[in-house]
Amino acid sequence: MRSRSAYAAFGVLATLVGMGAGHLVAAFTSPASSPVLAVGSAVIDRTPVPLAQWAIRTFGAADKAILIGSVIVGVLLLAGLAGVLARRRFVLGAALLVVLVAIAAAAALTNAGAGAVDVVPAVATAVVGVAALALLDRLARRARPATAADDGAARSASPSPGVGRRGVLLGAGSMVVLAAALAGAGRLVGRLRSAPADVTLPAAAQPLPALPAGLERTYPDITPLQVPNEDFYRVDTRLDVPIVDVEDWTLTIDGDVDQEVVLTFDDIAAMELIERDITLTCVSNSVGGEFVGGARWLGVPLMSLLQMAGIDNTKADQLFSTDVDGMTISTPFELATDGRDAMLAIGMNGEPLPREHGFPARMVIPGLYGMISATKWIERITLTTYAAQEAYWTQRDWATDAPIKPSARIDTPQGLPEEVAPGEVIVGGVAWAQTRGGVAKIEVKVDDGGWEEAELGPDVDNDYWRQWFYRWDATPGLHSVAARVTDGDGEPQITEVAQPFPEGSSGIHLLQISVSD
Ligand SMILES: Nc1nc2c(c(=O)[nH]1)N[C@H]1C(S)=C(S)[C@@H](COP(=O)(O)O)O[C@H]1N2
Ligand SMILES: [Mo]
Repeated sequence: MRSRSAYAAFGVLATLVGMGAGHLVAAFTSPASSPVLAVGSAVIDRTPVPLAQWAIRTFGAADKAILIGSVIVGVLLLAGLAGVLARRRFVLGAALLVVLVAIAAAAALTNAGAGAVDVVPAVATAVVGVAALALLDRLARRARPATAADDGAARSASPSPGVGRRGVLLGAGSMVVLAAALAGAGRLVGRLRSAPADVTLPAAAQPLPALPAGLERTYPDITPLQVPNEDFYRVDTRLDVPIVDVEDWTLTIDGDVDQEVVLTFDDIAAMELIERDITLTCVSNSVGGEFVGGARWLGVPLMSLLQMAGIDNTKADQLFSTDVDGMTISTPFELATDGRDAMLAIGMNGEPLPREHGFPARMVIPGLYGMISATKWIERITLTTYAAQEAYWTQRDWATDAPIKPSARIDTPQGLPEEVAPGEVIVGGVAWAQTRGGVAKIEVKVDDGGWEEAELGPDVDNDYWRQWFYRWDATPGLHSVAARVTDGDGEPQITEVAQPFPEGSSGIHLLQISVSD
């Protein structure tokens, strides 16, 4: 039981138990400081933009799971090495484990807004991991050599009653169970803590009428007119869900204003609330992508907040917002205050903001990509200049002035390798052209035919997307189907192909569709 491979396995097992313990402790203190997540976040912040773009293009919404998976695989390889070292000299293996954990602790400390408490999960990981390795090492050293198993003389000559091969396997097996139990408990605690907050929201001063029935009632493959909260796309730099205690939370408006304003959640909820249907879009959305969604937002006009602080004499050209962990987002002052329905939202689709989507409050500004407008878990809005302060994505060379590019997306039918039957096929999807007079026209083109007008779903408002469908008489064979939108100002969407970096993708969504005989 003292083979190299056995010790490599010990290293891996001990590390898994340690990581489980760290994850559980972090669930109580701050989830982001769980060693694996901390390393993952540090990787995200240091990933060059082209690589991040490639990951988003290749893995889509799974990019974070793949990142965490890679970190775990990397750590476990090193953990195996630590085990092998421990076979020769225990302190060497233990030292490598401690170094690994120290890297995670350092990563946790580089998280914006991190404090000393964020090191605690790493300490737990190190202590439990080294203890587990010591235990396995001890069991293995005590185990009788396998060859002596049937040798009575060897048994009686053994100085201590050996625990045997079975004891080692049992020890190793318990480690697996323990690691899973710790990680599972951490997950459970995390889930309980991230349950939606128990707050009751007042109604808007002028509640909106219920949304009209969407096309999804007739054609279920078209994206719902209003995306349910649990299905709404999520894009942020976080690997965990920030848990903000609404009792301790305040929003500060400061910088180049007449007076600093600090508001509690109750202060904001007591203001005159507005309700708006607005479609959010992520700059990382590629043509035909998933990072776009329509929801009904409840909150206060951003302008009401800015006026409380007094902005008549401001020289600011940037609203610099900061979230509860120090993440920063820039917004062009001029666009946020040009009369569009920029708001600080506290409700989404009739519920308090889900924690994933920014509880207790976030910004929502029609017509600007989320990276320059939609700050979640917001805590501070500072009026300043682009020359004075650079936000997170500005430092990474994304555009600071990035209006959403109108786009049409085909939701159904699916492209290859899916196959559809010949005859009438409903081609349908959504299109958006926020703040540009909304969606005026959708056209569909099959193969080399002309652009044919599609039928439009209900018109909610100019800042909202619009569903559409087109009846296509599909003939057997392979066809290309494309869709394009024209906005309310009469502008057709940009056909030139652009990648998301640095100011949003453009190009026509085109699918190859195979029609069976
Ligand atoms: N605090 C914080 N707010 C954030 C982000 C972030 O990483 N951190 N991501 C932004 C981006 S890029 C987008 S597209 C929207 C997405 O909002 P959603 O996750 O609610 O869909 O949030 C924005 N707000
Ligand atoms: Mo985004």
